[in-house]
Amino acid sequence: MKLRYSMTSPYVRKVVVTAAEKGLSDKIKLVPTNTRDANSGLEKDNPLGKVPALITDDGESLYDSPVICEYLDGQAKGRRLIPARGPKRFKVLKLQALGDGMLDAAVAVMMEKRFRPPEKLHQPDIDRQMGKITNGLDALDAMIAAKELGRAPTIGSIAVGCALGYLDFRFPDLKWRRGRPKLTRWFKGFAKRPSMAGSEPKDA
Ligand SMILES: N[C@@H](CCC(=O)N[C@@H](CS)C(=O)NCC(=O)O)C(=O)O
Repeated sequence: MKLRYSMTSPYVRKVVVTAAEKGLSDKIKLVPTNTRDANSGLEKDNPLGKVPALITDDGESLYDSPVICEYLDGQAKGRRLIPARGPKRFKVLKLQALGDGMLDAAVAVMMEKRFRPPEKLHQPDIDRQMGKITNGLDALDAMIAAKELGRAPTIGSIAVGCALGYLDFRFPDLKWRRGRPKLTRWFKGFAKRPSMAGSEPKDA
């Protein structure tokens, strides 16, 4: 399999962590891809021009990260990261949606700040997106209290772990740990998993 990737993308990190948890890392060749390079050929594999995109051994291209992670989950034996059915499946998928949604908000703010001239920044929109992130953090803190976010890796906890890691990477001033001791403790443990520790984002 080939994975079109950028090591700073938190969605790519979800795939890399999933592959590691399933023991599939050495079956995936990483293909560095600059999404802003018109000659990268990325759109052939994902018409949306986004990473991650996975090309399977059958030559099929898959996107986006939830689809790729579900595919990888079915490619190796062992504990499933996505329960096949029942209420547990929807709890895990909902958690993934929360982690991904926080990432969507964080990436939107990053893009706004990086590519818009400062005089054209629209602060109310930025505040709105940041509000989604803080609401998401509060919801996660409450989920831990209700034991809905556990220690065992699922695609839900992986998405949340990647979202919190991205906040540390790109939004250190947010200080998301403040007032959220349960979530802080959970992430401290989860971030030590070899799959997470081996995939920390860094700028090139
Ligand atoms: N929902 C997608 C989001 C993927 C995404 O937004 N990737 C970003 C990198 S962090 C990207 O490729 N952006 C390029 C663009 O939007 O043109 C997923 O879960 O895979």
